[in-house]
Order: sequence, then C-alpha cells, then structure tokens
Amino acid sequence: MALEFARVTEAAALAAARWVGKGDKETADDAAVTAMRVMFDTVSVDGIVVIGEGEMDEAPMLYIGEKVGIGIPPQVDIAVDPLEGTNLVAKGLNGAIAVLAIAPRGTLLHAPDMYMDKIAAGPECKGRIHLDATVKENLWEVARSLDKLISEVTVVILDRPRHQGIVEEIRRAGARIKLISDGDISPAVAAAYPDSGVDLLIGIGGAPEGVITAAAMKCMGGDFQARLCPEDQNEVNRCHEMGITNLNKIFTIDELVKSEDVIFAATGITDSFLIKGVRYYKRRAVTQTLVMRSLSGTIRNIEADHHLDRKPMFKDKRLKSIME
Ligand code: VTB
Repeated sequence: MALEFARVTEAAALAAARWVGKGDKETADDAAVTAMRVMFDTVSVDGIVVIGEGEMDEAPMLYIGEKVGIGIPPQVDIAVDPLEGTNLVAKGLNGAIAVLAIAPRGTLLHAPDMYMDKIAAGPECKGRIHLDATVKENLWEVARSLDKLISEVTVVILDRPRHQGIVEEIRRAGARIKLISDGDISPAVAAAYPDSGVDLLIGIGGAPEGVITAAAMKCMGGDFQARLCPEDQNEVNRCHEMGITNLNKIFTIDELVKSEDVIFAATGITDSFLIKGVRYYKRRAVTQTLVMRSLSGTIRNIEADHHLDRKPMFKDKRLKSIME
C-alpha cells in the first residue's frame, strides 16, 4: 500500500518538476494534478477525494467527491495536494511538495477552503503547546521540551502581513525565525522530525493543508492544533453547514483525522525542510518520498531512480498533451 501511494506522489512531483522556474504556476499545477489522477487509476482502493482541487464544477480532476482508485476495497477518504506551493515551483524556490493522505472512509475532516490558524511541534512538545497560549509561553514550552535555549528555537511562519504581530512577538522573545513564502505542510511535518532545523510552525494558512498536516502528525506522534478562520458570512455559513457552531473550536489531530489508521505520502518537487526535490541526470530523475503509516508508526524514506523514457504515465494522453 505504502509503495502504491508513493508512486502517486512521485508521479505528481515528476510532472511538476519540469516547470520549476518557468513562471507558469497554472501549467505546473495542471501537470501535477493530471499525473496524480492518471496514477490513481492503478491504485487498489475504492477512494473518494474529500480534499482536492475544488468543487466538481471548478476542477476537472481530483475534485471533491471524485471517485479514484480501481474501485476495490478498502473504502477510503483521500486528501490530495498534488502541488503544494504552485508559486514556489513557478519561481524555482524551495519547499514545493506533492502530497496526500489516505484514511478509512468518513474519517478525514472535509475541511472547507478557508483559512486555518495552526500550531505544530514535535512529539517532545505534545500536550505542552497550545493554540491559545501566548507566543512567548509556547516558545518557553518548546525550548524546555527540546532542552534548548529560546535563542536556539526555530519557528517557521508564512511571510504575510497578517503575521506581523506574531513575528514581532517571536523576535521579542528571542527565538529564530524562518519566513517562508508558501507551503506550510512541509515545515509543520518537519517540526516533528529530529534535526530538520524546524522546531515550531505557527500562523494562518489553508484549512485543507491543515488536515493533511494532521495526518502526518498522527503518524509521527507530533502535536498539531488548529482553528478555522472564516472571513465572511459565506464562510461562517459553511462552518455551520459542517455542524461547527462554535467558531472558536480548536481541532485536535484526532478530530481532523478520526481514524487510528492513516497514511501520509509526500514527494519533494524542489528541496524542502523534509525531503530533496527532483534531480535529473541522463534521461533519469531521482525522487525522494516520505511515506508514513500511523498504525505501525513506520516512516519510510524512499529514494527512487526513474527512467523517464520508460514511464507509462508520460505516454498517457491526458498527461502527454500537457507535458509536450
Ligand atoms: C496557505 C498555505 C499553503 O498557500 O493556504 C497559502 O497553507 C495561501 O495563503 O501551504 P495566502 O492566501 O496568504 O497566500 C500555501 O502556501 C500553498 O501555496
């Protein structure tokens, strides 16, 4: 199973990697989505996309509600982000990944496409950080849990005007900051990885990305908490339709991913905190993929060397028309 899902994110990464630095985020995304969709046709699951490329009328592939896989059990929910960081690929910047999470049917939160306030840290910090604590309190807890000085703690945060206040608080507390232009899944997961150089992720990013992050954190035993941030009445209504009446509700990992069994797979497109990006040589390409399963706690780091001229996916009509 793990290998099958690794092949799906590898496909998306290999397709998107051709567009690194080309300034064309739409085609890069198209390539990743199509490659992932093509590869899902070979996977032995009966899957439904619960987090994907949008509603059925706005996305031709991997839309919410689309059935994927060859249609045999297990019945699963699938959350995908074939190209997490479209701008990163367009500009050739670090941090772009192809990623998915898979869990038994009905167990992944159908997160609406809106903002989400998040905090993520590694297993040592579990139960010690809190979304509603002050930045300073959380930094103290992380430093104490990791046996570091606050000045040795590294926080990753999306570089956005909305985070100016938090950035000032982190600086005042004396911790280190890495501002990123996009892609908050990989640094959140990296926070649970020893020696990744990331200790804490905080700030507001996308809710769909939050569910995928929770899947990874469940596998790694890290901590993750989140709160939906509806911006207008329409988004408030969407929360109500989901049965969320208390908009201050903090979601735990177990509420975002209800099953004890979840699989997370991510392949690097460009280099990131977690994994290396696609590297080419002699008509071949090397990918690095992280595949994890919460039940067993196994973390697989799969390096694959692909022969680009022999890959059936590049011969598929749907992908060929984009890649040529
Ligand atoms: C967030 C973040 C994603 O896009 O959704 C962000 O979670 C969009 O935020 O990882 P803005 O509206 O502030 O641009 C990503 O960074 C993916 O590109």
